[in-house]
Amino acid sequence: MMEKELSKYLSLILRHSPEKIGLNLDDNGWADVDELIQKCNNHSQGIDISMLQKVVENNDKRRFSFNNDLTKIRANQGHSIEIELNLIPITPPEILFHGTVSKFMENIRENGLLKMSRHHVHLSKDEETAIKVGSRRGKPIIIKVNAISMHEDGFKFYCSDNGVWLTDSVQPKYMVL
Ligand code: HQG
Repeated sequence: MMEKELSKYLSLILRHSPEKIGLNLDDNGWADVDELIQKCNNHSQGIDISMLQKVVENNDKRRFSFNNDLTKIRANQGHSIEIELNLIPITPPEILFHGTVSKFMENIRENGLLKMSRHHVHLSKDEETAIKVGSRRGKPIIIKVNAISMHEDGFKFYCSDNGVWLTDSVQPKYMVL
């Protein structure tokens, strides 16, 4: 499997549907590396530990991490299944960015940013990343979020291991369009 293909496949398995290959994830989203390799190989093309290492190291967004002794692997964020990432609330930058597309804007103006099927609303610290995120769905629209005001008003922010900013929701009054 090519690296990009493997990254997409691992995103599916480690964030959304481990049951597709009968894989077990623990409460914190970790899969046993040997079990993952074996079950992937039962269900698709061959993968091995060196391919997993390359994906963990080279992935453009550092989507996956190993534990210290390389016996476990998990996705750093983006899950739809229930897992506990044990994220610690931290002070966000003044402004964070969210990339979306026009067809969602009426609902977003009305209801703010909602987490939809993920655990959190995903925000970026730079506009360029938000443009990329929005572009996955069409012509990107960038929403600036007044993160520091939200923080001052008691809303919690988290930063995943790969630098994605996360929060539960963003009310319309904190958005600059
Ligand atoms: C939109 C990728 C209607 C929201 C990316 C987005 C990111 C609303 C979509 C990560 C809404 C949810 C996450 C509302 C939000 N009404 N639509 N009230 N509030 N939306 O994929 O942020 O490549 O769950 O604008 O790079 O697009 O997977 O979130 O368009 O980091 O590692 O609902 O996924 O990372 O879509 O992307 P998503 P997202 P990976």
